[in-house]
Amino acid sequence: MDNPIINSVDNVFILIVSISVFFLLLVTVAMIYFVIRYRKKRNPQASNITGNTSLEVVWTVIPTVLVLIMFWYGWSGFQTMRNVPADAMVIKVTGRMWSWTFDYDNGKKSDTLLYVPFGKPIKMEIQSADVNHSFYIPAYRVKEDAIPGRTNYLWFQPTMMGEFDIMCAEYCGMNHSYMLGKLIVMKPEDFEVWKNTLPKPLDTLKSDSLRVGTIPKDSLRVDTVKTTKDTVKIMQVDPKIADSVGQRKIRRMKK
Ligand SMILES: [Cu+2]
Repeated sequence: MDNPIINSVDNVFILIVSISVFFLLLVTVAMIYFVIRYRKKRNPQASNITGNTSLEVVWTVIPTVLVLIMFWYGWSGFQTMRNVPADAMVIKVTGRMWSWTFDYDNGKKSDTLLYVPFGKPIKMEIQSADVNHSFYIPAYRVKEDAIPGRTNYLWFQPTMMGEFDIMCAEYCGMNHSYMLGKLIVMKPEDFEVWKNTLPKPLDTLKSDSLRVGTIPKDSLRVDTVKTTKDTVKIMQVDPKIADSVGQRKIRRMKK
């Protein structure tokens, strides 16, 4: 399935890198040639060149045309990313130190794992509960900041089945690098079953790997994310609970 956002981002990237590599080689080769050709031994008498109108026109016009081409492709790709298809499914995402939660239109919630049906355009409405974060799905080439007090958005079309990383792309505190999630693209019929299944109550979640101690039980949660490679434990701590307690817990879990 064709993916307009991935195509436009990749095309602009390849275009700009190709132009840059071309000029890097051109300038490097010319520089080496001039160093050899006009070294003191072969060219003892330096000449004084005082301007060349046609050369100046060439080195003004060519770069101008090139940056306008880059701008044009960038701008049209940006239009694609900002114009959400009318049939997109809306999912709210909230970033907080240091986790993502997802809210679906029927009241279903999900932590860390973003389930979506294959092929359906998805509009993410992005909010933050505390500081600035940035919601980032590299495989789908989309990223947008989560800013407290406002709602940003992005959209993407899940055209590849499987699991993909979700990251926070804006440094947001001690455990920024643990602020991971997974995008899970499912068959539409499986997604409908998942979406309409009631969530498990909190107390059935595995909590035996943690000794809760002085932290109120409902402010602490462990989600186990199964990935193809390994099992990643992501711990989520209510930001109101002091950092120091959470830090110690996380360090203990990582051992
Ligand atoms: Cu963050």
